[in-house]
Amino acid sequence: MKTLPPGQRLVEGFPRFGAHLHRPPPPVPDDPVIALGGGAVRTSSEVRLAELSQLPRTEIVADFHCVAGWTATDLRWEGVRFADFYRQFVEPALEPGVTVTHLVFEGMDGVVSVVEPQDALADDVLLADRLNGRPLDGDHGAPIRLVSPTQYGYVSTKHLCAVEVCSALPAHRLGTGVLDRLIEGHPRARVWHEERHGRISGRLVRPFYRAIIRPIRYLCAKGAHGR
Ligand SMILES: Nc1nc2c(c(=O)[nH]1)N[C@H]1C(S)=C(S)[C@@H](COP(=O)(O)O)O[C@H]1N2
Ligand SMILES: [Mo]
Repeated sequence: MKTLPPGQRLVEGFPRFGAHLHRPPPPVPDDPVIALGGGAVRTSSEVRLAELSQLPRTEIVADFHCVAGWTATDLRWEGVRFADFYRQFVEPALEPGVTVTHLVFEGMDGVVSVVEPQDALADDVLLADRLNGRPLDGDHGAPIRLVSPTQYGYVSTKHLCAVEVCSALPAHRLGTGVLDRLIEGHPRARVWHEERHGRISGRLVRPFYRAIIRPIRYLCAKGAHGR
């Protein structure tokens, strides 16, 4: 039996989860791109997914931990390292001398995650296009998703279509409603530190997440700004 991170429980298989479960996954465009923008880059640009074939392919086997408390084990992800993508496509576009403080990952369903470079550039963070030997399906983030296995699942943006490179806290990306406050993510979201929530200790917030994360996500999705 493997030891799970604090407060996590094993789940069978790998459920589809997220803010918009009552909707089908977004359709995959013919020639998908990842848009690059934000205050830290000189000009906005686009990287076609086809261009990722320039980068070395890599694979990881990792567990996946949702902040609501479920863990799916031994998922095999294939794709490219986000750090390689960053060196190839983001670094050359940066404003001279700028310090990147945050990266905002946006999915085609409008859901975003805000990640610090120290976490996003870790060796085990992938832009994954294959799962368990098959192309990524709609449930799990087609055509490509971020996978950051040591952080809670909400960091791992599915259907990735844009990366905003920021030189200050992207306050406009953090919701301001009451529900956004309640499910406010932690800036680092490290699973083994139980960094579930931005203000409340992970241990205390555990049962709260378990009990009401589903209705909250549902309400957020109805208001079209879930996390
Ligand atoms: N685009 C997008 N990415 C998302 C979400 C979402 O709703 N939309 N939900 C997040 C949450 S909370 C979790 S736990 C995982 C779930 O991934 P899965 O559906 O592949 O299990 O995706 C994350 N990435
Ligand atoms: Mo989650």
